[in-house]
Amino acid sequence: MKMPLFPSLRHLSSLAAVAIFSLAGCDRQSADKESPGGAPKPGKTLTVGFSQVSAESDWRVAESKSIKDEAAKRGIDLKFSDSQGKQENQFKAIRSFIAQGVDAIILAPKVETGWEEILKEAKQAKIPVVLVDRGIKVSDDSLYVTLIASDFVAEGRLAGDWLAKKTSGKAQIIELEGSPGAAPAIDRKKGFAESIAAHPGMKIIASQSGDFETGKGKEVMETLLQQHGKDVTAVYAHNDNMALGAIEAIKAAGKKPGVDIPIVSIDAVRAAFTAMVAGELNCTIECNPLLGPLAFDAVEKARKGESLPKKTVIQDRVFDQSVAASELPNRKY
Ligand code: GYE
Repeated sequence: MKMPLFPSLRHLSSLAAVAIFSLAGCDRQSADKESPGGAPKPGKTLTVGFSQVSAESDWRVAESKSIKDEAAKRGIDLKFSDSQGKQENQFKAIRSFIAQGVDAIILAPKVETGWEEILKEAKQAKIPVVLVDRGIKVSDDSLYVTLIASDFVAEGRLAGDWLAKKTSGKAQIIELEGSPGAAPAIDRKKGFAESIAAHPGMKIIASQSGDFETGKGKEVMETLLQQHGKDVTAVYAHNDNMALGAIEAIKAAGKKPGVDIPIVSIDAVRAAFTAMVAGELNCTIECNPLLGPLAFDAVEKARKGESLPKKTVIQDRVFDQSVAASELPNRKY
């Protein structure tokens, strides 16, 4: 499925949609014709290095598949590296891509910080870097060509707004956070807190990282239920996999997830829809991982020296139980 650079709004869900927008500040990547990142030479197969975080969640698996499928569709030689969740391994992969003289690098950065040095090496080698999925903090944003990602703060706000409606503004909340230092964890926490600040009856009674993983989400929820089982009235998980783990923990504790304890999470992976149909999850905020087409459009534009927006924000939609059964067959990840 070739996704246009700005996917049109369609199939608006029952609750809300956040429009697409691309932030101003075009950054013209002047590709030097002599360098690996230069204008495409006719007939030359493009070689692109992709540094992926890991395979910690259904979302990430879908993102990797989207990048691999799109590379195959475009006849691009993709060098794929799974960093097993370690930023150090992403540095090693990028250095290897540079040594191999790839034409471009796609990076899904594990965390926001620590990228200056390695991206300077890529810039030195005149290899354009396209960020997908997560943003980074650098003093010089010419170190990357563009970022293609969702607005995680908006996602957190949408989750908080939904929970406020569901609980009429009264909830004692356990929050399952994503990986420490990762942009989605930082921003989803921020957006959710901003939303519930408008409701004095909503309070986060405990917040801990489950690292975006099902197993850790379950473990953390088990522990927090031992400490707060009598008080908790709702769960906010930064991704669906941790919500699925929390569902198991809540059931093991003899309570009904989605009924005794409403749960809202983010990603909108297929398993979340199945859980909503089963009445165990109440709402998920979409965060589209099918970034392959957009990523390679950006790579091709960068290599031609065409200007690109510094950030392209993917639309997010909200799905609750009322649309889960009808939407499940449409899910692409
Ligand atoms: O929500 C989660 C994955 O960076 C947006 O990382 C991504 C997040 C996603 O592990 O499932």
